[in-house]
Amino acid sequence: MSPGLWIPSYRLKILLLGSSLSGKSTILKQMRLAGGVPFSTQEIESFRQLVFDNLTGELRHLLDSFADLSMHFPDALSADAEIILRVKDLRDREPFPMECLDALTRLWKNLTVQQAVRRGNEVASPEEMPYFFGALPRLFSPEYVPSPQDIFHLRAQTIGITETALSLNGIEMLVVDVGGVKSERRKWIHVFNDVTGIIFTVNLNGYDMCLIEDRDANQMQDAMTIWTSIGQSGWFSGTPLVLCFTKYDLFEQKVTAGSDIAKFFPDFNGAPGDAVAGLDYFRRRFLRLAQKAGRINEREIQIHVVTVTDTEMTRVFLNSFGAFFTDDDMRSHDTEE
Ligand SMILES: Nc1nc2c(ncn2[C@@H]2O[C@H](COP(=O)(O)OP(=O)(O)OP(=O)(O)O)[C@@H](O)[C@H]2O)c(=O)[nH]1
Ligand SMILES: [Mg+2]
Repeated sequence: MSPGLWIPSYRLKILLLGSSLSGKSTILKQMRLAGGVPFSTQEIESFRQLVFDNLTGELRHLLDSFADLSMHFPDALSADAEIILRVKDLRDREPFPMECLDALTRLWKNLTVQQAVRRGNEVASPEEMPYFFGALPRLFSPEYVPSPQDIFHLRAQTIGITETALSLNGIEMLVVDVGGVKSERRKWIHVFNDVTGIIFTVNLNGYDMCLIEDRDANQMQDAMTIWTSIGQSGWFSGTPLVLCFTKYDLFEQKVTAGSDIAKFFPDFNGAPGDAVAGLDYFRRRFLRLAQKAGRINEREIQIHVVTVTDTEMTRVFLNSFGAFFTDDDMRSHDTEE
C-alpha cells in the first residue's frame, strides 16, 4: 500500500464527546471489556496505584476547598491531614501505606468533613468519593487487586486523545476518546474527519455542580453549550448523534434526597424530589437545543439514560447504537426512547 493511501479496516469511527466528568472514558472502558480488549496486567497495576491516588487526591482537594466553603477545618484532624498531604505516588506493586488507612478513616468519618462532602457540588468534589471511602479496609489489603467495578469508578482526567480499535457485535470500530476540560477542547478538531457517529455524554448529576476548571460555570449549562455547537457544526451535518445521559444513579439519589432542580434551572416546574420529571425536563431541553440547531427533523438523535458504572445497563446501551450508526433505515424512524 502506498504511503498516504491507508485504508481504515474499521467500519465505524465513533467519537466520545462531552464535558469533563461526563463518563466518556468509563464508557470506553466498558466498550473495551465488551469488545474484546481486556485490561493488561500492567494496566491493572496502574489502576491499583490510581485507586490510592484517587483516595488521597480527592481528600486533598476537599481539604483545600474548606476556605472556599467558608468552613473551618477541625484542628483535631491536623495530624491526619498532614499524613495525607505528605504521601507520595506508589511504585509498582508497593502496598498502600498502612498509616494512611487510619488517617483516611478518621478524616472520612468526621462530621465536619462529611458536611464539606455534602457541599461538594460547589467545589466540584469527586462524586465517587463515597464508593472508595466506603471500601477502605478492602482497598488497603496487601492482596488488593482492583475489581472491574473499582476500575469503572476510578477517575483520571483524560489529557490528549486516545483511539481504540474494538469489535462490538461483530462491528469493527475505532473509538476516539477526548479530554472534556476546556483546555482540551481545542484538540478535538483533529479527530473530526470521517466520523460515523458521535456519543455525546451529559452528566445528569451535574445540574447543580460547577466545572472543575471553572467554579463559576455550571456543568449542565456547559454540556448544553457544547451540544449546541456540535449540532450546528458543519463537520457533523448528517452525522448520527447518540445523546447519553450518564450518572442517573447519582442524579436520582440527590434529587430524591431533596436537592431542588429549580434552584439551578428556574423554569423546571416539576415537584422537588421528582427525579423522573427532572430527567424529562433535561431530555426536552437538549432536544429543543438540537431542534434549534436544525437537527431534530433529520431523526438523527437517539437518547439513552445510563449508569455507566453498571455493566449490565451499559451493555444494553452498547448493543443498541451499532445498528443505529450503521443502518440508515433505522434512522428514518423515530428512535427516541
Ligand atoms: N456513579 C456513577 N459514576 C459515574 C458514572 N459515569 C461516570 N462516573 C464516574 O465519573 C468519573 C468521571 O468519569 P470519566 O469517564 O473519567 O469522565 P470523562 O468524561 O472521561 O472526563 P474527562 O476525561 O475529564 O473528559 C469517574 O470516577 C467515573 O467512575 C455513572 O453513570 N454513575
Ligand atoms: Mg476521560
